[in-house]
Amino acid sequence: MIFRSLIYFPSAMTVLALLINSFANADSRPPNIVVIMADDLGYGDISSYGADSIQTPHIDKLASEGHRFTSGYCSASTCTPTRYSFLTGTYAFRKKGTGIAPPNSPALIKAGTPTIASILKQSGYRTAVIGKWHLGLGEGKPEWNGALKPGPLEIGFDHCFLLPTTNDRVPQVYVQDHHVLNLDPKDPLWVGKQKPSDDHPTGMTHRSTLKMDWSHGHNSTIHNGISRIGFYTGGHTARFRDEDLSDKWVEQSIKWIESNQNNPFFLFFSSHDLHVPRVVHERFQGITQLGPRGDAIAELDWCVGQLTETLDRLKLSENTLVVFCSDNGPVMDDGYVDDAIEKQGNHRPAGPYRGGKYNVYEGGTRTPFITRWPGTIPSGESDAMVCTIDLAASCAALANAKMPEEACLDSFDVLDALLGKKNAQGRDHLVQQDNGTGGNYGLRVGNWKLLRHDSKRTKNTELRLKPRQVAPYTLYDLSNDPGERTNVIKDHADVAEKMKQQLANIIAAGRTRQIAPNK
Ligand code: NG6
Ligand code: CA
Repeated sequence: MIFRSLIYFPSAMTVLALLINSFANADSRPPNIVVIMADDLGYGDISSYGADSIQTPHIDKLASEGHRFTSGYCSASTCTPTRYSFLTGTYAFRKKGTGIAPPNSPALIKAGTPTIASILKQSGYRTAVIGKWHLGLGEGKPEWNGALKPGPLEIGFDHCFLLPTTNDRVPQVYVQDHHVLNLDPKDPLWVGKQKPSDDHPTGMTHRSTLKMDWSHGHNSTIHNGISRIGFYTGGHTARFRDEDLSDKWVEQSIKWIESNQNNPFFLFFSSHDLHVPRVVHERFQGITQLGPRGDAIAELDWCVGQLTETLDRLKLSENTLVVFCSDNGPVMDDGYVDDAIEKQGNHRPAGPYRGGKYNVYEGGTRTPFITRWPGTIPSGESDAMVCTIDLAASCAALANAKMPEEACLDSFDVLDALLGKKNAQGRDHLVQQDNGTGGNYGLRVGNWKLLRHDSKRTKNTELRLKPRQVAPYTLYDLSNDPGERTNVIKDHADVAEKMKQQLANIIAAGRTRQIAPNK
């Protein structure tokens, strides 16, 4: 008897210890968070959101296993302000200079600013951003041949592997942490606004040699047979091929996830697909009927598959919240001749919505938005209003992290909605903006949508089209007019008046996130 208990006693203790340990771990270890942000992907661009000219099986699987939002938004209809808002949790219109960042832009988010990354990092997360940055690097201007800081590492990321701006802007080099990767000091990298020498080949002087022609802008330095916005010389050993970008993001992400899997981690996977120039890897070229724009959607879908397969392989899926979203709505011709319009057919990139990139109609900011966390998020659909700006406060809540009072001024905790909880409310209102701080806003409250155009002009989704004249204010009822076609401002003057005032108050107040009274 004694002998038996001697044998069994320690093993019972071990089992108990293991059990306690695993409960403690399950309770104390918050989930990993992977945010996959597509570039210029519209509401109607994937098959689970109604596209039938293209199939996106991996993104669709994410949607069918998790929650598919029909009122999921990004904050702005261009990249830089959406990314600014996503990271800082604050509307970009509150800060001048947060429009589309040029090649030599300094860091737009000041070192030390609380961000979704820094908040999670303080709660023990490992943090990384891999892919497109487009929020500037450095003080004054980037030191391409030196230390590129401040940048992501100064606002809460432990690691970054970046395309510095967009791939239609110079230079075509990777930035790893604080440096340009594979830069040869004997061949320094120079980036500027002026032609560096009279004989420097450009998209103007060598147009007939280009492998993809430009349609507007994008006619400066040529790299890989494609002319870009801005000029650069040198850095030859550091230059990448456009075709390899997505493979690189996936390779680097897998590597980083593998080496950080024993900690809670936050990965911002920032795809460049389907931004111009749409030059995908050879194995995706021509695989869709929509031309390079469609091929880029297929490449994006492949990336999503690679990431989810990695989580499965490492047995991390059940402890990982994946969020899939976009940085702005769709655009067809964004500066290169790539058949996007010619091969569009019946494809409706913004789905049922009006507008797209560059304007404040729904098509500019209402985009695919999916959350997946097997075992925690039920499979389903939600029309709760959620926005990329809310990920900071919501992920902070998920990680039990402290949000400084003066941080994330417009980020709402919509975690219950993101987790697909029954009857969970999203936002009660949301402000959308276009690129700059020029006074083009959309305010959605319930099903009402107020548009404000201080300049009385709105940009079209095609840059080569002239801006359109519009009234300073228009009002739409999204419940019966999701396409924002019938301005009902005269019939509902009281609603419009209230919303105009609400918008003015939101702008003037400097913040919309309420501080809990007990804090
Ligand atoms: C515009 C570019 C466009 C794209 C956009 C930024 C021209 C004529 N157009 O200025 O091609 O690069 O900026 O896109 O240069 S975003 O998705 O990063 O906001
Ligand atoms: Ca974009």
